[in-house]
Amino acid sequence: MDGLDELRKSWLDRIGGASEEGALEEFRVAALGKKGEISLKMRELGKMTPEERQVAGPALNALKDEVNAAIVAKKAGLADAALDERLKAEWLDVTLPSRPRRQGTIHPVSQVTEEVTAIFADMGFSVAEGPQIETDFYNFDALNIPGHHPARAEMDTFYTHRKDGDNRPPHVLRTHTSPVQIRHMEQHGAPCRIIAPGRVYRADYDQTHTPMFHQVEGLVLGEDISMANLKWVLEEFYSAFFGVQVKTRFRASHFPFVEPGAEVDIQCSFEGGTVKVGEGDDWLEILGSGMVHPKVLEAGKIDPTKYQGFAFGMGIDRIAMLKYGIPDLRDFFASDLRWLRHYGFASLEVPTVHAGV
Ligand code: 2U9
Repeated sequence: MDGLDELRKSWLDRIGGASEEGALEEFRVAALGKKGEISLKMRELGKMTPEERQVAGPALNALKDEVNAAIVAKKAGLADAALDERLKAEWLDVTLPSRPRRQGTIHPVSQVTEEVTAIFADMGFSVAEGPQIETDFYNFDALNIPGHHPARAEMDTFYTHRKDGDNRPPHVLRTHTSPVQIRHMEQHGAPCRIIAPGRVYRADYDQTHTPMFHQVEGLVLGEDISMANLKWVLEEFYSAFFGVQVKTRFRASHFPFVEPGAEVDIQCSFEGGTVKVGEGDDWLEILGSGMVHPKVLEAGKIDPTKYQGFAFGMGIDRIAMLKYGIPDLRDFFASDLRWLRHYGFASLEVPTVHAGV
């Protein structure tokens, strides 16, 4: 049969030069489809003599197979090339170190709250919490601070508003965490051993006062609790917190919710404008405390003829300033990132009872 070599060359050239799969499909139809060039040639076999057909038939079949195989091979080649391109374009090195990211820090108040909680937990105290907006009753009356008491004025309380004509006493932003202990006494009774850390609010602002600050108060009730237990607990606490043996000094004082009441100083030295706790002959006032007033026990539904106990309160921010040498309380709440990076703690510095040593 004439022209088969040209036909073969022409299709193999076109297939070889194809640059996309769509073109190959078009070539397949044009060469091997029903009306394709090679298929039409096959039809001519019928008009040939048996001798001619014997030569042309196998030659045409071989051509058909060759063109088909060339299309399949070219398709595979194009797919491989496309994959190579994608791999080159989308290549990424998963072994590279990650980009550095700025990490936040733990605020000194959070860190110190955790430290205080860990130390008291080790002495068997659990943590109690309560609302920051309190009723007049829980913040004042239950703590033996009646309406006319000067302590109400002294505390620079923030009051909420009542609607016009509503003469009930307004709610207050709690001025201490003591209401938490009243609620705890009501709900759980005695004996008890708790601390109540949290935010408190007083309208005051200078280097050592901010309108919101943090307190931790403690309450221990039982049938045989005395000031001696209080002194031991506080000395254990301050020694663990500051990491040195700390002596305490009790001075008689008055708070409406305790009787007798005492202010507690810790041993320290003042040298070159810095305070060092646990050494020297000076004293630093750090805490208020006393035996819970019988009227306060009654307000918490505790029988004062059966149970008695001690309570204490201190500023968390203040002991944080002392331990970590932070000069101004106002900076605690200014959200200055330079300050937070300088005084903040890494998230892995988990406080333990022994961390201060
Ligand atoms: C109950 C009964 C008694 C807690 C106490 C103080 C004395 C005290 C101040 C220290 C510095 C607050 O942060 S501060 O300004 N606190 O002086 N707190 S006794 O007495 C309580 C608490 C709860 C039911």
